[in-house]
Amino acid sequence: RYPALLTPLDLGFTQLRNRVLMGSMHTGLEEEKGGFDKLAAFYAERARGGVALIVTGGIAPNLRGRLVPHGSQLSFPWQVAKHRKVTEAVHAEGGKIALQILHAGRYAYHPFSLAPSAIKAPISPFKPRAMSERQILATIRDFARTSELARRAGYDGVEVMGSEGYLINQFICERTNHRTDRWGGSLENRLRFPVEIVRAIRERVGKDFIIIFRLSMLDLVEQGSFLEEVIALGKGLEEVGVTLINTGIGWHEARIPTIATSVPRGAFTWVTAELKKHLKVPLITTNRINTPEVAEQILAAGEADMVSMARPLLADPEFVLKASEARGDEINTCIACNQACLDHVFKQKRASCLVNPRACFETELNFGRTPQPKKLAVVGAGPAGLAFACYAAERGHRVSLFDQAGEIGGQFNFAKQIPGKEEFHETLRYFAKRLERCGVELYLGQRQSAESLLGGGFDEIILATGIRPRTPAIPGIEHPKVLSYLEVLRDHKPVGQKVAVIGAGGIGFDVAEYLVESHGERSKAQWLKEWGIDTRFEQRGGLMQPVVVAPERQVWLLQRKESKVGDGLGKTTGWIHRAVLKSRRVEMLSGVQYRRIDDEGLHIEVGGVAQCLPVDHVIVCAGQEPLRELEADLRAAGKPVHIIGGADVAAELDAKRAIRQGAELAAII
Ligand code: FMN
Repeated sequence: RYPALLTPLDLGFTQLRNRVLMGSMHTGLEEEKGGFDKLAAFYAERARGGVALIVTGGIAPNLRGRLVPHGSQLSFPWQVAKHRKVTEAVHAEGGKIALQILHAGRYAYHPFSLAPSAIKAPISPFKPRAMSERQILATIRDFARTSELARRAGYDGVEVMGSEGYLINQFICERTNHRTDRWGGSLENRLRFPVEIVRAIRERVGKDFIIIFRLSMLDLVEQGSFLEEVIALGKGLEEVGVTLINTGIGWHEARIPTIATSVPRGAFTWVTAELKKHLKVPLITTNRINTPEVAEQILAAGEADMVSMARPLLADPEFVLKASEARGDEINTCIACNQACLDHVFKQKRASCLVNPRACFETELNFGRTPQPKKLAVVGAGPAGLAFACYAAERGHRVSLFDQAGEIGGQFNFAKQIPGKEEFHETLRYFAKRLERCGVELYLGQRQSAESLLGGGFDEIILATGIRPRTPAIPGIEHPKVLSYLEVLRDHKPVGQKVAVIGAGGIGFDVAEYLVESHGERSKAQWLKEWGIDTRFEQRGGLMQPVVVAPERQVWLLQRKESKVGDGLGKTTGWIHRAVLKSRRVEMLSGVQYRRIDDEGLHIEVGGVAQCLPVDHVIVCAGQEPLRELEADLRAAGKPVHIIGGADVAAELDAKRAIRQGAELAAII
C-alpha cells in the first residue's frame, strides 16, 4: 500500500520497523503525580498502533534548563525507575522510544535561566544570564549524564533538542550568541556547543544507542542561519557519531506559522530535501504531515528518510496500523487546530486532542462494552452528537442519530469553508466512516418532534441540537443589509464589497477571513510567498519580504469589549489570525458602541467619537443561544434526557468541549 512508508530503516546496530517517528510532544503528564503510569499507557498505545520510533516530550538535563520551575528533569539515578515504566510498556508492544533532552536556555520561564549571551527573548519576561565557560562545560556533561541515565532506563536513544530557538539553537545563531570566547563569533565557535554535546553523549553511551539531533534547518528569525551554516553543523554532527538528524522549523519567537491548520500539508519538506543533498545520515522531516498519502509522497520523492508525526498520533494512535491494513479512510486525521494540545501545554494543562479526547487520558477515559445495551436516540449530528453516537454504539448500545440537515457535521460544515480550515473535511469523512462501521442508524433531512421521539421506544434521549445565533438589540437590526453568519456560510447569500462584522470572537474572525480571502485553491508556493519564506536559501533564517495580497473586500471587525481584538482566541493561533487580517487591511476596532443600522451603513461610536461605516452588509457574529426546544416535552413525559454540546453551553462554539462531552457521556451511559 504505502511501500516507502512501511519499509524498515536499517541503522546498522538496530532496525526501525517503518519510516514513522512520533515527534516529541510534551504532554504535561511528565509533571503530574502518577503521570508516568499514564504516559506509559499513552506511548504503549502508539507503539501498538505501529509507529517505529517514539520521541518523548522535552526533559531537561539540569535545573536551569527546565522550561518551567517544576518542569521535568532527568539527572539522578533515583529518577530512572519511573522512566523504566515507559520504556518497558513501549518495548512490550514492539516499539522503540528515545528521550528528548531539552535545555530551554533563554526560553525558560523562571528567573534562573542561562543563555550564551544575556539577551532577553521577546517571548519571555526573564532576562537570562550569560553562561560561564564552567557552566558550558558542565551543561555538556549534563546532556551526557542524562543520556546515560536514559540508557539505564531502557530508552533506545535520545534526541538532542537543537532547534525551535532553545539553548543549543541560541549558541548556533548570531542573533542570540554575542560571545567573544571559543563558544561565539566564528561559525566553528558557534557550532562547538552542539557538536561537543553529541560527542560527549556518544562517548558516554557507546556505539549502539540512537542519537537524534533536532536541527533548526530554517530559523525564520532575523540573524538566523544561512543554509551553508546548517550544512556545516550537519556535517560536524555526522563526524561525532549522530545517528539521525530531525528537522526543526522556526524558532518559537518567529512570526510565521509553522504548524497551524492554515499551514499547507508538508509545507516545509523542501528544506529537509535540500539538506539531503549534502548529508549522509538519514534525515527526518516534519510539520503538518497528517495523512499516509502525504507521508508516502515525501518519502517516495526522496525528500527525507523518515517522517515525523506528532499531533497526528495524538489524533489517532493506530495511524500506521490502519495505513498498513488499507484502512486509511478510518484514520482520525489531525486538523492541526492546536486547541487541546499545544494551547493546553502553554496553559500548563494536560494535553489532549480535539478530535480524540482519549489522548493522554488512556487510563481514564475508556469505552468498554456495556452489560446493559440501551436503545438511544441522538438528536443532532454535530460534533457532540457524532462523538456520542459513535462511542455509544461501539460500546454495544443501539443508537439512532437524527439531524434535520441533509448531511452530518453541524457547525463543522461551516468551519470547513473558511480558507485555511479545510482539514474539517477530514473529520467529517472520518465520522461518516465510523458511523457506518459501528452501525449507528442515521436519519438525515427530517426534523424530530417530541412526539416522534417519544413514539420511537427509546430508553434515553440525547439532545445535541446545537445553537441559534443571537441577535443583538441594535436599532435597524432588521434592515436587509444585516445578515447572520449562518446566512453567509450556510445559505451563501451574496455579500457586498464593504462589510462590517459585529463580534470578534472565533466566528467573527472566521467570517472576516472568509470575506477577505480568495476561495480558489492556494498553492504551497503561494502560501510560502505570502508569509515571506525564502525557498531559494539566499537569506539568513529563510526570511524575505512577504508578498502582499489584495483583500477581496473591505472589512471592519468590531467588538463591544475594550480588550484587544482577538484576545480570546487560542494562545498558539490567535496571533496568526490577527496577522492575516492585518495584512488584508481589516480594520479591527474594540470598545465599539453600536448606534443604528440604516441605508447609509452602520453607525457606531468609539471612544466618544461617532462615525458611520459605509457598508453594504453587516454580518452578526455576536454569540449564540442554546437550542433545546424538545427538552421540556420529553422531560414532562418522564423520558431521561441528556443535553450535550452547544445545546448545553452555547457561549462560544467549542468543538473541543462538544466532542469531549459526547465521549464522556457515552463512557458512562
Ligand atoms: N517539539 C519538541 O521538540 N519538544 C517538545 O517538547 C515538544 N512539545 C510539543 C507539545 C505539543 C502539545 C505539541 C503539539 C508539539 C510539541 N512539539 C515539541 C513540536 C512537535 O514535535 C512538532 O514539531 C509539531 O507538533 C509539528 O509537527 P506535527 O504537525 O506532526 O504535529
